[in-house]
Amino acid sequence: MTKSAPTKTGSTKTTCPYCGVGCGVSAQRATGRQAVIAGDDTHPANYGRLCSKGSMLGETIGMEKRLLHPVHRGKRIGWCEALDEMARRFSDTIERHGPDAVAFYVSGQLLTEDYYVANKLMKGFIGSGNIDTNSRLCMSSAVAGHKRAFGEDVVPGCYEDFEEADLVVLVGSNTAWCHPILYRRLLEAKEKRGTRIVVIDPRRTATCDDADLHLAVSPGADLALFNTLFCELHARGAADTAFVSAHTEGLDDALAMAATGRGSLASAAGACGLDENDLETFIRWFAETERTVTLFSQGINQSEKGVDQVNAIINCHLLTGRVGRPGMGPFSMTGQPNAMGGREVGGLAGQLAAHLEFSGEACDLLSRFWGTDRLTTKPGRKAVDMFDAMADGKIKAVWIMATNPAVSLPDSNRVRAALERCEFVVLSDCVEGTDTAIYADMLLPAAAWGEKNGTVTNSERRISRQRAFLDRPGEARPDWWMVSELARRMGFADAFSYDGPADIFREHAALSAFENNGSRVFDIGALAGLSEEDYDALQPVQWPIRRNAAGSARLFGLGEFPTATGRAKFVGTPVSASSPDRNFPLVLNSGRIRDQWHTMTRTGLSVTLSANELEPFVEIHPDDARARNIGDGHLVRLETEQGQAVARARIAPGQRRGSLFMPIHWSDMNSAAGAVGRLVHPLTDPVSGQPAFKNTNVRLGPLEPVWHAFFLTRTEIATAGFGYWTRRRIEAGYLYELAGLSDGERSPEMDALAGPPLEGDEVIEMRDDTLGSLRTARLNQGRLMSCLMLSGNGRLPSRDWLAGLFASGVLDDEMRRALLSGQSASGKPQGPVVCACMGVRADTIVDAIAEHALTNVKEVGECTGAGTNCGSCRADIRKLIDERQREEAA
Ligand SMILES: Nc1nc2c(c(=O)[nH]1)N[C@H]1C(S)=C(S)[C@@H](COP(=O)(O)OP(=O)(O)OC[C@H]3O[C@@H](n4cnc5c(=O)[nH]c(N)nc54)[C@H](O)[C@@H]3O)O[C@H]1N2
Ligand SMILES: Nc1nc2c(c(=O)[nH]1)N[C@H]1C(S)=C(S)[C@@H](COP(=O)(O)OP(=O)(O)OC[C@H]3O[C@@H](n4cnc5c(=O)[nH]c(N)nc54)[C@H](O)[C@@H]3O)O[C@H]1N2
Ligand code: SF4
Ligand SMILES: [Mo]
Repeated sequence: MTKSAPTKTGSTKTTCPYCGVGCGVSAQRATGRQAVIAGDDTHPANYGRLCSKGSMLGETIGMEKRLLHPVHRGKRIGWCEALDEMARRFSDTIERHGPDAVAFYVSGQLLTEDYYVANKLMKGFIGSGNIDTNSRLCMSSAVAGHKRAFGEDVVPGCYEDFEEADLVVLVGSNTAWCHPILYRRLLEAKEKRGTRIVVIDPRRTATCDDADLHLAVSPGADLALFNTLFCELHARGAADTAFVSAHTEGLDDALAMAATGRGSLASAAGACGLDENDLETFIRWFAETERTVTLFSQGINQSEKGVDQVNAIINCHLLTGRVGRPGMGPFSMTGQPNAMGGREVGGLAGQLAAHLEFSGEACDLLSRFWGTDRLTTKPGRKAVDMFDAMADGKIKAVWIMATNPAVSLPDSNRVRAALERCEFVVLSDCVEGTDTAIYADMLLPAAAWGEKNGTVTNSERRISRQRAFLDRPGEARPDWWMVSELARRMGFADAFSYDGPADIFREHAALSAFENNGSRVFDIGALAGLSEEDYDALQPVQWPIRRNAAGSARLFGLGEFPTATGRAKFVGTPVSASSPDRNFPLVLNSGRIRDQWHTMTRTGLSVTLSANELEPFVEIHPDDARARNIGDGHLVRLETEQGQAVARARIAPGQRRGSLFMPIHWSDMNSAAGAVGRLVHPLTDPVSGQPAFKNTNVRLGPLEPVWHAFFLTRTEIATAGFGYWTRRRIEAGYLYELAGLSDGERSPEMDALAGPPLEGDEVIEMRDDTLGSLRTARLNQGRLMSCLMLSGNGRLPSRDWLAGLFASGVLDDEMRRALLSGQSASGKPQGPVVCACMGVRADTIVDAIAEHALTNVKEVGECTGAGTNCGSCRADIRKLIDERQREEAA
């Protein structure tokens, strides 16, 4: 495989591997595996900016935790042996039980080329529909909603719409944290043109800080809300009647359904848990603002009514004729870097490649294009169903690529049991030791970001190149290569003899145009003839890109839709009531935090990104906490019908009463019981199969640990036996938070001094048996090697200063004296990192505010650098300014 040539300056232009904004990155190779990462100022998604996660990519490309060789049942083997064994097992299973006894479970983090060949092998040559993707958990409701309304899975708008809109509605999206650079563009537009922002989210998020209106809707009441909006827009004469009559169908039925049981605005507000005036304001703004964009994300998609919710939003845009014109439209924000690319190649079980559906005609077309007589003619199992089929013994061999289902699927205890039961589990990943890896018979080392070549498509349909700038370590290989090698060994060599990703991309592009004639919007035929050099130099471009035409920023603006009638469809979206569960009286919501990515296999390696959040936590409304005797920082247990978790309570007035929020990032890799997936019910949307991650009935209670401790160490420690533990990366080591939940559990006292004594070891210790406290540190040649702080009453010193000592080489006398008190002689704690991009801590900001009498975020930025990169910490900086001003006023 060729590596793309660095540009004249020695840097390589590539694309960020995290969120669906799809920012361009410029990577300048430094010594070893290091690289200087910057935003690509020519990339139209970000124009040079990167958020904290993108900026810190350089901290995640080292060798730590890399999987370097194929491993079969714990034994290192060669690639040939691994692939032969896979071919034997897959072929054998198919022979004995038929093609539906095998499956691939893939990911929106694969490149389009990896994805294309995986889908081609499973659907086209193995002859089963059993390939599904983690995008099922993420985008499938939006996909189904698009298809129902528009006839094809197409996002009509583009990022510029956020800059050209006068009203932007953010529904079920924490854009400030999850899509920071698009959010930054929106805020800049707001500064220029006064764009109104409405956020619809049951909890108050960082995204609400810049909003003109926050509708803290009851969980799951979005359908009632958008149905009300739809009826009110119609009643108030906001419909674009010309557009509706020329380009749509089904309005009357949809309106009748939305109006079923409809009462006054006050009762609608009550049903949504909203203030009537706020609801009125929202409806008025929406009605009067032509240039309105409605962005939706997981608060909408991850619901049992996800598809209907998507259509309820689209209905409002169709009614007002606001689709695909500058500054207006429904906008489904994608999560993963290549969620969109996966949809293009047919990564979902219900779809063929190139946006072809399972019709006789399409199957014929695809069979001829691929030269196969084995193409499956029916959809396969959707993710949750796929793992159920493993649990039931129907699927006997699976290959999981670029996803961590033991953590990320709902009801993950059941998922783990399914993996246990499945006879042959293959996992390709770039890291070792994930929760899913425990269940894998075969581990395949995948090339990681920076080592592989291909393309990704972002939320605005923009195809960008990912380019390699690092050598592949060990025996790591790109996923497309592994799939092609398996295909050859299964007897399909002719159809999988690719030279490299460019070869695959050309085929993918040619298929999109094959006998298309405008019947499918997804058409990138113009790229089918790219030479190797053209592919290497490919500039970011939005599809469709038909032969002899340029890319298209917007679609459907002229009212032409790819349905049978050419008209867009209003879809009826009835509201059904749900009843509370007395045994589990609270509702558990789950989602993301600013600086971590999913199961932390990569962002967890970054010291900077790990500086902010210490432990798995649960946000609780003060009233719900009080009623259960739970204080801020206490450990609590959460229980659902599916399972249990333990997390640190965070009292959050921004929560709705009765709702809890837990982040999704912790797993068994880094916590005792912080994985939220064990709690989540496996309910899915009946149309899309997308899991309803945002609302599981749950109960909550306090825990009373026997002791609390933290432990700083230069090497990882085994954690078996601790009642409670979490691990976080710090500079030059690890920080463990520990607690004893019952007598008889392992205590860390022995760990503090564990390991063979080294020459020059020195142990200092402070013990107070009446308080049950122990503070001990081990130094070697004057350097801090480990440090345990344990207490019976829960009071422990600040972690930050001690963690800082790890990085600071030989300790001076003052540091040694202060060591066991856990704070510097000046006694000043350092405070958490507020701005991850620029590495600025709270104390620096607080000092600057006081010293220079700073009154706004911009001034703080000029003075300290905080908030000047991606800007997603600006809300936190504002809070520090507000606190200071309140203190002064008091
Ligand atoms: N920092 C960071 N960014 C990421 C990711 C990451 O892991 N970390 N992951 C990426 C991926 S794959 C995805 S899919 C996106 C997800 O991006 P988002 O969808 O923005 O993120 P979430 O935090 O999952 O959920 C969004 C919001 O939905 C709200 N919500 C819950 N229930 C309801 C409801 O009933 N109604 C409404 N209106 N809202 C509700 C939650 O309170 C939450 O604030 O983020 C992408 N970006
Ligand atoms: N409770 C709850 N659960 C959720 C969600 C939620 O909001 N709440 N959100 C859901 C959503 S939207 C999503 S997208 C999922 C995400 O969930 P996952 O996909 O399970 O999470 P990741 O940690 O991103 O897993 C990606 C894996 O691929 C590996 N990897 C990275 N690059 C490559 C590559 O090029 N090749 C290979 N072979 N491996 C690679 C990484 O090391 C990592 O182990 O979680 C879902 N689960
Ligand atoms: S917003 Fe951040 S995570 Fe998303 S693509 Fe851009 S730099 Fe990457
Ligand atoms: Mo996602």
